[in-house]
Parts: sequence; structure tokens; C-alpha cells
Amino acid sequence: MPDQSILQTSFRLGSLELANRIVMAPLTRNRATPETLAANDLMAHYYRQRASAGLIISEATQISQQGQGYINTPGIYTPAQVEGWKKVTQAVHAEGGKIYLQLWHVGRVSHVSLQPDGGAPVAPSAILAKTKTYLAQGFAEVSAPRALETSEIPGIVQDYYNAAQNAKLAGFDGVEVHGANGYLIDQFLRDGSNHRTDSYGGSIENRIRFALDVTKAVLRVWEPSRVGFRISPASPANDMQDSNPQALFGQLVKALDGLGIGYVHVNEAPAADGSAFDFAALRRHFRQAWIANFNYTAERAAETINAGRADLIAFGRLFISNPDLPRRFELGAPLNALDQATLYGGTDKGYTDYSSL
Ligand code: 8OZ
Repeated sequence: MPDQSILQTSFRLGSLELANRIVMAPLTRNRATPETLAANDLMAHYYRQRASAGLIISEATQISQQGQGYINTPGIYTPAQVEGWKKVTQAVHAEGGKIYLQLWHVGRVSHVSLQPDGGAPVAPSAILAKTKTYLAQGFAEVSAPRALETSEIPGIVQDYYNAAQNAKLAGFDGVEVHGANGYLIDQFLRDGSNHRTDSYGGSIENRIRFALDVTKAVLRVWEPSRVGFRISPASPANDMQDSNPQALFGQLVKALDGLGIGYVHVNEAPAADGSAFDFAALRRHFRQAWIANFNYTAERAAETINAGRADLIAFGRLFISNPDLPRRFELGAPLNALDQATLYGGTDKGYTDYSSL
């Protein structure tokens, strides 16, 4: 086995000392309490079991009702939701772990049945995504979105600000802005989904404006080292495309570097047509920490960190089925298999019943 000891070394993320380089990726599991969309004891148990990660990034958490796109995802916009998340942060901290909250607005990846007053989901432009969501009744095509008025944008930025404050009240160590996977921020970034003619559309400078407005709002609450930003620059997920992703994400990462945030987290999912994306070039635009994610094994993770291509590696599916993933990596122990059927919603089954060594 090639030397993987780098994974077990500590890492200084701004003012936080992480115990190892193994990050738990944000993972949608749809187990919030249905009536309140608050985190609960079952979720606290799940995160507690995984607290040996150097850093946990919470599942994507909507900043408003408008920002919800799937059944039973948690929110961070009501007092009950703040109280629910306190159970989670206290559980993780009791085990010596660290946890950031991922701030989420789905934009057009939603359904009228989840929206305030049954209205249309909102998006930069009124362009329907060819993608599905899942609701109480099962999978469904997303609903046709309406384009946001320019005058509505400050209100959404304010929702991010309030959510960032609530995250602090709930005891999180920091926040990650979800700018990936075809949700609202990503819809503004890429020109396949953003056909706006105001100051939020057109040039790259304009298309990154919303991402930067949101990040600046979060930075009024959190010191820069406690803020991360997630991107998926090549991924076609949720019907995304862009005419020049290398230029777009290069400029975005440079601007995030200028804001001094603590890390960029890159989902390295490849383009649909297999065209190459130069992730290393992006990394050169950013001076703080770099988190890479996408089907990494322990071996590739160690190689990537040793080669200086990332500081930390996030693991998603492996952390679902292996609550003690860092220890298993350390020992070279066998890994539990994943049960696909229990990923999204349900009970403790396939959630908190995966074994530790
Ligand atoms: C899987 C299912 C639902 C949502 C993402 C928040 O892709 C998600 C998500 C993933 O970022």
C-alpha cells in the first residue's frame, strides 16, 4: 500500500485546527422533521457517528422556503430550525469534531408544491431545466421557473445573510456557500441558464456578481477563514452548461481569493462530452485551502495532497456507509457497501445503522 499517512495529518484551516485531511462532503439525506424542516435527534446521531472527519460539511440546507427543492431537506430560516441544528453541532463538538453548514437555494430545481403559495420556482431566467426532483409522491419533473426581477435579488442576498447569522446561533464552526450542481448561484454563473440583460447577466463579470454578493453578505457575519465556497465547474448535473467554463470559474475563483475566504471546494465531476477541464489551473488562482471531491479513494486522495493539488479531500458515499472512515483508511480496513435504496429519505435504516469497526 503506498504511503497514505498524509491523510491522518492535521491541517490548519484559518483559526481552526482540523484533526485530519478527510472531509465529510455535503450529502442530501431528506430526514428533517417534515412539519418544521428542522434537524432532529436522528440527524444529530448520524452526524455524531461521523465526527472523526477532520471537517463535516452539512447536507445542503435551504436559506428560505423559496430555496427548497426536495422533500424533507432541512432549513435554517426559523427559530425551530436553529434549535434543531444546535443538537447536531453539540453532538459533533462533544466528539471533538468540526462542522460547517452548507447554505443552499435551489433556484429553478424545485416544484410548485414546495414553493410559497404554490408559486413558480425562481431563476435568473425563465428556462426550464431538464431535471427531476423528488416529492412526497416520488420523482417529478421540476416546475417551469420565472425570472427574478432585479429588485428581488437583494432580498435573496438578505436571506443568505440571515441564514449565515442563524448558522452562527446554531453553533456551527463556519459556513459553505453552495455554488455548485446547478442550483441558484450556479444558474447565475453559467450562460446556459443565465440569459439576463441586467447587471447580473451577460459578461462573466456580471454572471459572477450574484455569487459575490452572497459571499460578501456571509462575510458580514463570519470571519473570512470560516467561509467556504463550493463549485462544480465542468458538471452537467441539473441540465447545466456554459460556453467557457475555464474562463468563468477562473475569474470566480480569483474574485473569491480577493475576498479572502478560507477554502474553495471543487466537485470535479467531468463534462458530459468528456472535454477536459483544468482543475489545477483554477487552484493556482487561490491562496487559501483547496478541497477536492469526486469519487476519491484513499490512495488517490493521499497522492493528490502529496502532489500539492489539494489540501483536503471530501468523501461522500464512502462516509455514508462508513461512519469511521478516517480510522478505516488508517488501518487499510475493508469498507462497508452503500445501500442506494435508503439514500434519500426514510428512517434510521441505511442512515445510522452502518457499522463502525
Ligand atoms: C442529491 C439529491 C438532492 C440534492 C447537490 C444538494 O447535488 C444536492 C443534492 C444531491 O448538491
